[in-house]
Parts: sequence; C-alpha cells; structure tokens
Amino acid sequence: MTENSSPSSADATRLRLAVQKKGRLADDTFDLLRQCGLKVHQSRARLYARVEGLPIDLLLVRDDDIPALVSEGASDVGIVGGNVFEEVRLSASATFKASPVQRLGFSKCRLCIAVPKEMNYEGPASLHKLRIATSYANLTKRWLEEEGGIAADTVTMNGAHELAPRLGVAEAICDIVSTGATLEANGLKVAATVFDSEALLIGADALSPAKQAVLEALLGRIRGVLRSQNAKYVMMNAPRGSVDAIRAVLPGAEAPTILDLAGDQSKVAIHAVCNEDVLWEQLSDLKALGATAILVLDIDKMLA
Ligand code: PRT
Ligand code: ZN
Repeated sequence: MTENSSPSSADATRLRLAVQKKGRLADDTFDLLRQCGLKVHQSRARLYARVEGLPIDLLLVRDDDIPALVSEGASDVGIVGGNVFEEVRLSASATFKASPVQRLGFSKCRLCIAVPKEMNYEGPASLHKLRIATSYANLTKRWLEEEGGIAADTVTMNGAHELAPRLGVAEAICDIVSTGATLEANGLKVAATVFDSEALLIGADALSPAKQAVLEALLGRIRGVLRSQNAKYVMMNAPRGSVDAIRAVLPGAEAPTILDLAGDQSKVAIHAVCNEDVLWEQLSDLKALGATAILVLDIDKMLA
C-alpha cells in the first residue's frame, strides 16, 4: 500500500476502524489497540494505517468526523468520545446509521453547564432567558428540554467557551470538564452535569458477515483488556478455618483455588482472581484473619 492510498477493494473483508489521529483520545486508543495485541504499521501522520494481528485498517481522522464516517459507511467502526457521538447523532437526520457497541472506560469527562462563581445558581430555572455558549448545542437543548423546557438560548462557539461570560457573549457555558481547573482559572463553577462521557467503540448498523466476524474478534480482545484492567491475582497462606471469611473480603472474587501446604495441615494456600483492585484496607482485613505471605499481582490478559 502506498502512502495515503486507500485500502484496495480486494480488502473488502478488512474491518475499517476510524480513530482520532492526534488529541486527547489518540494515545489511549493506540494503547488499547496495543493491549489487544494489534501492531499499527506506518506513521500516524498518514490517513490510513494497516494493523497486524487482525484484518483491520485504521482511518486516522479528527474525532468530530468519526460518527459520520461510520454512519455513511466510509468506516465500519470508530472510537470516539460519547459526547461527540451523541451530539452528532442528535443533529443527524433519521438516516443516521451508527450505534455504540462498547464503552471503553477511558477519556472520561462531563459535559457541564458552568456559570460565573458569583452567580446565585438555584437550579436549571436560573438559566431562564440566559445565553449559553457551547459547541454542544444539541445536547444542551435536550437537557434544557428535559429540565422542564427552560427557555435559554445557545450561542455556538468552537473553543474558548470559558471566556464567553467575560467577553459578554453569554452568561453561562456548556463545555467539557475534566479536572475543573479551566473553570476555576476563569472564575466559573459547575452548575449542572448535562452528559457523562467516555470513549465508545461505535459501529455501522449493518456490517457484512465477514466484517462482523472481525468486529467480534476485536470486541473479544477489547473486553478481555477491560476485564483485566483492574483485575488482580491474589495469593496468600491462611488458616484452614478462615477460608470463608477471606472469600468475603476479596473484592469480586470467583471461587478461589485452595491448595494444601506441604508439612502444615493447619494452613492452606488461597489463589483468587479479583475483578476489582485490592485496597490496602482489604489487605489489613486479610492479615487480621490470619493470612500471611499475601501477594497481589497485576493481570496482563484475561479471556472469559
Ligand atoms: O483535533 P480533533 O478535532 O480530533 O480533537 P479535539 O481538539 O476536538 O478534541 P480533544 O482531543 O481535545 O478531545 C477529544 C475528546 O476527549 C473529547 O471529545 C472528550 O470526549 C475527551 N475529553 C476528556 C476532553 C477532556 N477530557 C477535556 N478536558 N475533551 C476536552 N477537554 C477540554 C475542555 O474542552 C476544556 O477546555 O479541557 C478543558 C477542561 O479541562 P479541565 O481538566 O481543566 O477541566
Ligand atoms: Zn474535534
């Protein structure tokens, strides 16, 4: 394949996956693909990249274009923030043909209404007749509607929303908040959360059986990665009589493996996979139940 050339029609069984070329989603997206055992060939500066490990071609684009590319069939699947997907879906016509397939758990953020700190915000009704600067007009309008049909105007801005109140462009904003530092630095405070977002794998509503099979294989790996992300393998020695109490302490553990210890009838070794992180407090509880030699290990891959 030559630079910037589109994958040939002979590749009709290869799944096309649209991902953000660079930005807040890109690094986590490429990390996820790597954890799924997929190697990306070619530089990220190009439009297409071939993947090794599954028959997948990447389309490297701006995040805002991903929902439409999938809906219009230029890409089969895509990875995009739920905020962007939902905003595009709401603005699209009835012929929009893409849906979320899997939540990916990264790029978590909130779309929030924010107002100047000194404003006395007493609930959505406080926004009555105000102007709200946002690049998420559809999500904002839907929320205003759900909150009892608040009559507020949206002013479309594509960046620097946090400056809008000071510039006199709007009295409130509706923008993505992560740490809240940007609002703080601009004398604003969160008034309400309009939408909770995270990265999503989205897919075209109709895929050929061959592409559907590749998607299923990709999904199997993604779900394995997500399951293993917080999972821990826990090992310890413990008094035989404490096994049930220890099982009750281990977070999200399925039936543990109990092994006899050579030369000590009073104790057993317990091995368990926990589906959640194991906290220091829980280790103290295990110790209090007589557990010794407690080891907590990260899990690299997990397939159900
Ligand atoms: O170039 P391209 O169009 O592809 O990217 P982009 O510039 O439009 O988007 P990008 O890369 O900034 O964000 C991609 C996605 O990351 C968003 O659609 C969200 O789903 C998610 N995300 C997660 C965020 C943030 N966190 C975030 N903090 N997107 C934007 N921000 C901005 C926000 O707009 C505000 O200006 O960060 C500022 C607030 O951050 P805090 O930490 O100060 O609260
Ligand atoms: Zn964008």
